[in-house]
Amino acid sequence: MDITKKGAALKAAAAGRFDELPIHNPSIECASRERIRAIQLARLIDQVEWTYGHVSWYRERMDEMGVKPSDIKTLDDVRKLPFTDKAVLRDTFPYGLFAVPLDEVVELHASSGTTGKPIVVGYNKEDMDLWADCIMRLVQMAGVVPSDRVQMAFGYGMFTGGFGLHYGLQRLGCMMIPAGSGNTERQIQMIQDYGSTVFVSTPSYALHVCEVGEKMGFDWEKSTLRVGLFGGEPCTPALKAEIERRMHIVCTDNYGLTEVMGPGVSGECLAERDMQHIAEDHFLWEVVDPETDEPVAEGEMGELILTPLGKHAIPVLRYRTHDLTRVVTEPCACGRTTARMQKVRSRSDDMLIIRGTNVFPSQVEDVLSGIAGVTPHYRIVVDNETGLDRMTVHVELRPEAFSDSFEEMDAFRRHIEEKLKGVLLVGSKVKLVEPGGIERSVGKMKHVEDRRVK
Ligand code: DLL
Repeated sequence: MDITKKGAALKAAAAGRFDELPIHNPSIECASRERIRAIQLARLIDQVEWTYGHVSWYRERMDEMGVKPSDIKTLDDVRKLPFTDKAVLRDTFPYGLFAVPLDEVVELHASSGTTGKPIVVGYNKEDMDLWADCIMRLVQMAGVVPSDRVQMAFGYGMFTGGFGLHYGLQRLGCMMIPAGSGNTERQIQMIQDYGSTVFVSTPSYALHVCEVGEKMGFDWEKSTLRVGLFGGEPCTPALKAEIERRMHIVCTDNYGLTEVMGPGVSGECLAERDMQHIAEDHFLWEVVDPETDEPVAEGEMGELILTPLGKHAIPVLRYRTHDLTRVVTEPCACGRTTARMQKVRSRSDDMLIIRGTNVFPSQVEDVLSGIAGVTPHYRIVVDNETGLDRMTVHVELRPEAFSDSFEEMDAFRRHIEEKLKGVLLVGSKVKLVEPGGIERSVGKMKHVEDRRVK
């Protein structure tokens, strides 16, 4: 791809001239580590006072633990505070954790999760401003400029992805094209009709749009599209590279979660493609060992814990994301000094235990991405119909990997089974699926189906 044709920002990035790229808020994004930590401490103290004063759930927990807001004197004192997890938001559904009167809340969002009641979060006017600020930072990291025409293919419902990114992009000055999710052929028509330059979706949906466009004979290289803003689900480096190559765009992957805000917690810059800058003045991060809850050393893998700083309508403390990552604080080649988290590939709660062996879906994904002839679409089905756990990996073939010879196909299948066994240390069955045979999603892709009867 010749990205130099796709705007000055991408041209500068391709040449490694990161100083030519706009940084939304350099007084924060390029501040010294000392200044960042001082801002975080001042905001943490305010946040804890606000939360203790306005949310009875936290006041009761902190009283039980014998902690007062005045005990927060250093950033490490955050460890004196209680953790929050999804169950707390569910138990207090819908407004139990809200810290402002409902007539000050200007927007609600929700996340459906896998079981039970949704998680509901609210934002007041200042929270919305803070959110838009975080979005403006991350989209400019990807080279988005005010003259961009942004086709939003996240849903505009309760999911935070659609509206959250929309407001920030619009505030930057972009022309928003609120396509919403789904209706793939129409998405491609809209890119053509409106000259969209930025496409926003999950990476798996972007790949689907790419494939459908190719089938329709759409020439991605000649299209106006230049940037993909992805997020909401893990994106392997291989998947990102494939989308960039086939759609002739530059893609960045952005991270966030409903409970602490939505998209905007961290974003990928064009200098270091496997890490994401955390909006540290708005989120205090910790990385802990998910089994012991003790902090890990800087740069080591663990569970990300986030405390939003300055968020008022629903101010959660120490939210357990269950997302596994590591965080580093060395300055980045892009010029930013904010800490960077490695892209999340797995969650502490998505581990499958198959006949006593721990298996992460990301391990399966890594094996498959190293095998020529298979697409990034796959599905893991686990059952225990026979009494024992059985894992079947449905692997979708690329058209060129298809063969009329049964022996060849069977040998390929066994080859994948062996590769998986080598990494997972437990046997699984592989089922080869024809191109297009794995169901596509317009939002987050579900890779695992656990049918085991407990
Ligand atoms: O997915 C927020 C979002 C929307 C982020 C659009 C970026 C773009 P939830 O639906 O609450 O919120 O899901 C949050 O999704 O804890 C991660 O496990 C996962 N996740 C989100 N973004 C990424 C990403 C939105 N870039 C949960 N990489 C999080 C990996 C991600 N996982």
